[in-house]
Amino acid sequence: MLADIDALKAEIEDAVEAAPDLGRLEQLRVELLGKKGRVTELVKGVSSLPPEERPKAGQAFNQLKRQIEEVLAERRTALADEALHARLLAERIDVTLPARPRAEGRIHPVSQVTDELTAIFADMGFAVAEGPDIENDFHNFTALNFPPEHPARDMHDTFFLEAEENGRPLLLRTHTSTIQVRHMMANKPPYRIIAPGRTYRCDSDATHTPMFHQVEGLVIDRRTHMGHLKGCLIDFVRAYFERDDITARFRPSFFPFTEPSAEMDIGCRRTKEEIVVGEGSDWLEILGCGMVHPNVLRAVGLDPAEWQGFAFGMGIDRIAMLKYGMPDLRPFFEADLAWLRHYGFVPLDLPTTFGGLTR
Ligand code: 2NM
Repeated sequence: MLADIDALKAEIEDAVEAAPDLGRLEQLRVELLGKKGRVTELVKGVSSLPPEERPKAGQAFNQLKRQIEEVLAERRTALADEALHARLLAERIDVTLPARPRAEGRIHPVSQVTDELTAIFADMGFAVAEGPDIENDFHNFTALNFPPEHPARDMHDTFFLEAEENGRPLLLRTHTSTIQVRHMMANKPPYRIIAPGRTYRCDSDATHTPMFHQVEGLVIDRRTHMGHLKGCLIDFVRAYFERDDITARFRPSFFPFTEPSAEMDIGCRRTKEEIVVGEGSDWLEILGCGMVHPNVLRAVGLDPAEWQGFAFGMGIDRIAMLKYGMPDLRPFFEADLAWLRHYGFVPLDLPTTFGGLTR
């Protein structure tokens, strides 16, 4: 009887040790210790033994039950450890990998510079205004005080479309002043806006492309004057070129839409290879500006006796070339990936005046 128990114990230990997983182990437990399990049946059989044999047999079976529970628990722990180890191996990750895949794309210098000057003017209280690339004669010329016979209205400078409006051909805007005209007609003064965007002129050589980018600014209030114009634009060039020592001068000029008109130069040094801004005794023309002409104010429905202010305009492509040392304008519009990899900017490094325009 007790020899039988030892044999049974050995057999059970082998079976438990051989159980390949937790499922099979639980199945074994039920087969042995469940309500109708083999060991349970043996324990039940004790009552049919002669009374003098019962205590010893009972003790032996109880010990067997405990031992079986022990080996089951041991095997259960071993199998759980194995399962966890296998899962950890399978789910292993390299925590030194970057959180995002490396971005291959680059921000075009024109977009970068547009974001930079938007950040600078936003800090000075300017909002960004937008308008259509396809315009009519009124917004592009008439409202801006261009006389009917002005040479800019010529076929040679302006891209006219076949479509007409009120008997006059539509055109591609030759400056973003069209945006300011629309803004003034649709909103009440005071105004403080910049208008960046694409512009088009029938011109193509080493320094001109038929499509180029411009930003214009407009400030109209009751007492805005030429001193505000100078302060605003000097602050701008110093913020943009990230140098506090940039010198500036204003030369008289002419535009149909401003009176007086001026061109702004900044101090520079020219070498054979490059132009360095903020050093040297040379001058570099950077933008055009002036006090908005009373005829322009009248054309958009404002009383020039009540409202006055300044406007300015500059080429985004050109100031991008200057700041980032790009010698040639033409690759700007060639979608050349090697050029973009070299001169482009990493996405998400957005320019701010507090975090740095370029990092
Ligand atoms: C320039 C130079 C000077 C200008 C004028 C206006 C408007 F709409 F207010 F009349 N917008 N932009 C302006 C003035 C543009 O570009 C060289």
